[in-house]
Formats: sequence, C-alpha cells, structure tokens
Amino acid sequence: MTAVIGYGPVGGEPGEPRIDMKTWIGDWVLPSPVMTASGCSASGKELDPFLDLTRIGAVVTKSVMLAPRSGRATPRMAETPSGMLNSIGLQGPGIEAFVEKDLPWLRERGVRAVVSIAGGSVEEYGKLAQVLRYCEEISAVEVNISCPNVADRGQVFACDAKLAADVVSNVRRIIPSEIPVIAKLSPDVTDIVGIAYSVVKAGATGLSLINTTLGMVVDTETLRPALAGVTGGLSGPAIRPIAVRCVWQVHEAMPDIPIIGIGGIGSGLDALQFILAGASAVQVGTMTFNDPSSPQRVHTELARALAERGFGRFTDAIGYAHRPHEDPLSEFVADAWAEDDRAGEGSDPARPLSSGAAG
Ligand code: RRO
Repeated sequence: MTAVIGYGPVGGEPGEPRIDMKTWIGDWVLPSPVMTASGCSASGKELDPFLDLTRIGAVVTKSVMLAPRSGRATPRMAETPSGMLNSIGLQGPGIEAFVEKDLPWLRERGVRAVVSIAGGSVEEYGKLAQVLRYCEEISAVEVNISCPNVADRGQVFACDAKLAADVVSNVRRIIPSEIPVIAKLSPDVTDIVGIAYSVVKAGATGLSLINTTLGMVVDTETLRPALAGVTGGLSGPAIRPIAVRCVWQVHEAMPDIPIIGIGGIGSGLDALQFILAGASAVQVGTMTFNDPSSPQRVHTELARALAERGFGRFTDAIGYAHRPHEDPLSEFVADAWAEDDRAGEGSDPARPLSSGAAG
C-alpha cells in the first residue's frame, strides 16, 4: 500500500487539506519533495534540534572526499545582497570517518540519506563509490562535479561534457543499480542542457540543478578580496532566477529526467516556481542558516500552495508551466474576425482571411 503523505504525516496541521506529496527520483519514492542541500548542515546533526529529519524528503550530506580535509583559509564566508558567498573548499572528515560516524547516526534515526561525493579525478570518484556500494543505509548518491572552490577550474568537471560524463559513468557502474546516481551541475557554463545530456547518457538517474555560481566580493575597508580564497560560490535568493532558468531549460529538453531544484529556496512559493519549471524535488540550503527548520516549513507551505491552486497531487504540478498556452484572447479575436467575415468586412490586408489568428 502506498501511504498518502502530505499534511498528515509531514509537518501538517489537523483539518488542513490533504495533498499527496510523494515524488520519485527514478524508482526511489520520497514522501516529501523537500530535502536539505549539501554543504549547509554537514550530515544533518546540526538541524536535528530544529526539525524532524525523518519527515522531510532526505538529508543531503556535505560533499565528502577520500581523505580528511581542512578546506580553504579563513575568512571563507561573506554576505552579499540577497545571498552569501562561500569558499569552504571541501572541508570534511574523509570517507572512512564519514561512513563510521555520520552514516550510522542518520540510519539509527531513520533519515533518508543522500550522500554527496567529490573527487579530484575520475578515479577518486570511483574509489568513493567503491566504499559507498557496501553501505546499505544510503538512499541515493549525489555526484558533486560542480564545486566552484577547487584549486583550478579544470577540476570543475561539470564545465566539460566529456569529463562530467566520465565521472558519472564511473560512479554509475560501481553503485548498485537500485540506488539513484544524481549529478549536481554548475550554472557556470554556456549550455547547461549539453552537459545535462552528457551525464544522463552516462547513466545519471537525475540531476541536481544548481550548485553555487562563482562570485567575488572586495572589502572596501581592507581594500582586498573579502574571502581568503578570493573567489567563492554565490548562493541564496540572488541566484534563484538563474536556477529556475536552468531547471526550465533542462526539463524542456528532457522532460522525463528527474530534476532536483536548488537555489535560494526559502518558502513554499519559491519551491513552487522550481516545480512548475520542471523539478521533481527541491533542496533548501542557504535559508537553513537563517531558519534551521525551513525545510519542514517549505514542505508545509508548498503543500498548502498546491492545494490552493487546485492540485491534488504534487506530481501533477511538475513542469506545469510548460503546458501549451490556452490563449482566451486569441479565441475571442478569432470569433470576432469570423463575425466580421460573415458581415463581409474581410478586406484588411494585415490579417489572415479566415480565423487564423489563434496562436
Ligand atoms: O566546499 C565548498 O566550498 C563548496 C562545495 Br563542495 C560546493 O559544492 N559548492 C560550494 O559553493 N562550496
């Protein structure tokens, strides 16, 4: 039996409208389309006091590398208008400590875990996948090929269709087929659809769109870059229109590929934009620094917004903004012209002879 999970089990109030909030990433069924975004809450522990992590779609862990890593020098965060710049530089415990300490914590609580991995080479991603293939408690693997805070741009695999595909196919062939492999792409490319095609062809189950976009702040007091790493990844509401555009373009090109929308989502209506543009799920990241319970709140607000707009199921809203135009005005114009024709006034050379105005 499939449970209808919406306002009841996930963050809802008794008496509020029920809506089926299930969604799918490949064969993986999630009771809620709202996840945390990688990098904003390590392995989820920080958020545990603020929300019930079992009631959101999933926790996406901070990208983990093979070896422990201290990351870039400080300062590595800066505020920006409607956003935030980070240059963390893949700080983390390394895959062994992660699997020993962090994954069990998530499993013991029954939290759906999406493990984000990052490597410096195609082979390194393969080694990470080798470790994870034996971890039963994983719901999905997010392949982060788009971290902007790496030593050189050649390591941003998501900027090169061939390299991106090599990483994804290497991970896909190692991770068991029932576990979704999701490729996280960068907006810092000329043609995100081309990159998306390559990784899907290489075996990606779905796509996370988007990672942060490369930015920079100069401190006008010190007269130097605000970040020790000089450049950083811009996130938050400032990048939401870029992210929605990426989701739109990729869904338009590949409507059957599940997309997870990310970029400045802080409310149910923000999330709804991504869903209507073609996302099957969303991740909440930067907003959790301001409101750590926001993933659960976004779920509740999204369910209410969908119900208010007449949707009975979350999945009916995916890509809804792509539907063909029903243009009531052109119907009106066509009717009016047909009437003109009947009255014998069809002499305007600037318009078609019959009711061809619709469309
Ligand atoms: O660690 C980071 O600096 C970082 C990562 Br892995 C990423 O994927 N995106 C980002 O903005 N920062």
